[in-house]
Amino acid sequence: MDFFGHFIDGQEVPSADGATFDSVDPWTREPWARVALGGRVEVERAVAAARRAFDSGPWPRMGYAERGRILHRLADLVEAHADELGMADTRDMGKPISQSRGNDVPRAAMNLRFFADHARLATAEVLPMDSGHHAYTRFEPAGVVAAIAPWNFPLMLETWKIAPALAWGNTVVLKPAEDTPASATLLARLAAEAGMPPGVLNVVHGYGPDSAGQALTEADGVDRITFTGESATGRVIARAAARRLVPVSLELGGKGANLVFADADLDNAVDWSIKAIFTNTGQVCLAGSRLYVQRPVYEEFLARFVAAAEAMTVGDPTLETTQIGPLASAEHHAKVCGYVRSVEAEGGKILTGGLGDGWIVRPTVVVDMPATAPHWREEIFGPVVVVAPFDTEAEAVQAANDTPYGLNAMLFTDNLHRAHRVSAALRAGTVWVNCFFIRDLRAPFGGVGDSGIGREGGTFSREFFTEPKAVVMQINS
Ligand code: TXE
Repeated sequence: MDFFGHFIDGQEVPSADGATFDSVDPWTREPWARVALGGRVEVERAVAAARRAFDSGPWPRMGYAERGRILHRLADLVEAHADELGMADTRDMGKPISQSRGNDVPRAAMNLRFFADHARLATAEVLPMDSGHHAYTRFEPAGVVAAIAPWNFPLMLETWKIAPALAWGNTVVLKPAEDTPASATLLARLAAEAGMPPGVLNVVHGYGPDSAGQALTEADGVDRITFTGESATGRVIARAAARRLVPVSLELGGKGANLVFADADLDNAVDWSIKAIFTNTGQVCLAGSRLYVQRPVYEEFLARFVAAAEAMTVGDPTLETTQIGPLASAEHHAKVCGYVRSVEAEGGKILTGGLGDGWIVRPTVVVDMPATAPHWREEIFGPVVVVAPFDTEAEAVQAANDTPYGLNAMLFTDNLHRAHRVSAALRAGTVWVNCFFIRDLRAPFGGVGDSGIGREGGTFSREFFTEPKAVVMQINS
């Protein structure tokens, strides 16, 4: 079996007590890798290394261009090792290789390149004051960043956090999700090869509560915490951050509404709506898991949508043709199965899909579900979509906003006025019109309500990963 160690102060190391855990391949349901199991000891070592690298190492002092060169070199190496990195995520969590190799790895390289360039090219306003002074802002690195990542887009989300943190001159301790440790160690090995100084990017593996994750949120010497994961975990982390008054960025769950109006281009709406719920086997915080279709096109849309769901290739995620793989873990599979099994008891009907072999859940379309059912309200995080008709625009907006989450929503319409009107009325961090998942890394990313606190992306990442300092100067005339 492959072994993946922690990466601390430029070295790949086992745990002090030699403890390990296995990463299970969700398709074979067999362990495929052994991983160092860290706790408080490893976290303290990693934070101390990151602290040293920040306080006295070259990284925060070397300037944007030189840091950018190293981050671009790392992006080159990520691209050169795309097969290995893609397969690591696929074996760790069952993501179809066409998505890990084809989407997540290129996006990871893009994260590194984008934030390297963004930091180098960023400008800051100078404010001429009537009093004869002028003020300007310096964006100074915050210090040591703790990044706690989920398992659904391992490499892609880890680089989304690491890249801006590093580009702005911080040092990082990353705690990947315990279900997906491999690509983080691979990335740290590549960072060392790219010339990143020791202690700048550290990785500690382990679990969340009472383990490496919790220790990292409580560690002295951490200046920022960035977390993506479950809303309940976000609350625990926010409490830990509050104790030390550490700024925290929380990207949490979602229950995305997808509104298809009768005037929409139906081919386009079906195509994106399928991607919105079944990409990454539905394990996406942004998933369009609540689908509302205007009544005049409800039957036609549903027929086309169900046919497209049934045409999806389900199975071995290491095959290029597979579109739906197994769910990420036994625990997660059990959770999603619970929702599928309770559809009828809750009053709903499964039009297509249901449970498959092993940890497979087939693309599942549910109708006739009462609005109070948990399927409408809770994050299922699997390939399960609930569909209902609506009559008026007001009714659709009301239904979309009837959720404690507010990460994203999407709508399909050819009416320009409606597109703007509804986008403004939806309570969400991102609204997609006639598309889904398209991202510009300069745009803010994050959610409202139970979907989190703060935004990342472009200048929003700069605000979070730096300490903006105002400098006010007097100009003698
Ligand atoms: O998330 P957790 P899990 C949702 C999804 C899924 C559910 C549970 O519905 O079924 O969350 O997934 C670390 N202190 N999402 O259990 O627990 C943990 O080790 C510090 C939504 O994986 O939030 C891991 O690294 N760290 C989501 C990370 O937090 C702690 C993505 C995420 O774990 C910790 C994934 C603690 N007390 C799941 N407890 C999205 N919005 O994208 C856990 N961790």
